[in-house]
Amino acid sequence: MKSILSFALLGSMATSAWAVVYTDALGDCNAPMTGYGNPNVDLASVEITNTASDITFKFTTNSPSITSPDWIKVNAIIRVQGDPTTGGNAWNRPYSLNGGASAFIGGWVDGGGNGQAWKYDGMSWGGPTGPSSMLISGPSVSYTFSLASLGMSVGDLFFFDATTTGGGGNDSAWDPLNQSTGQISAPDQQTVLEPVSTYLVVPEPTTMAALGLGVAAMLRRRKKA
Ligand SMILES: [Ca+2]
Repeated sequence: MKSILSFALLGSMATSAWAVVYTDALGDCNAPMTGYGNPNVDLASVEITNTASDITFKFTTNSPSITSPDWIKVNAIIRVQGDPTTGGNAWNRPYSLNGGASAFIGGWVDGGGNGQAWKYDGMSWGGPTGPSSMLISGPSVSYTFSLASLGMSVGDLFFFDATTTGGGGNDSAWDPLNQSTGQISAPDQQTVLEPVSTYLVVPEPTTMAALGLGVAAMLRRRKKA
């Protein structure tokens, strides 16, 4: 897994967007059984962007069409720094995040597709909250959720892993971004995912630009002094 930090210019210099892309090796499915060889199970990358109020997770597979066949599911299991955590999984599937999770995203592409945001309140999982938007396109599906629905706000740092999983209710993590504690050898085998991917919920790009200008002005003043 490696991440690529980029500022993508969208239209003009005034509107840049922050996007972090976490790539995964191809052909590395953690499930040499049901679905093995199906490129939909093979996670290729996850891209995260955010605004002041929302966050978008884009899951891309190694298939030209994520809906053919359409039974795969995608997850992100997340620990927001400082939030209460649980050792469990909001979908009650047999994988958890090492050290605990505080938020969870689940998505699917069959039946027109949909997604869910969950957050742990210290006692139980709260939710699900649906996405404000969803886009299925070629190898990818992306979901936009409110930051609040995941217990996040601007300035938060979170740790996570993302994975594909199967269509069965007890299916495990079939192709996580990060190395799990052990390769699974059955589709429903218990496993633990590693929270080695990190994302900082940044201020709006316009705020970032203003901050940048402020720093530049400060440096100019410093030079003069
Ligand atoms: Ca992969």
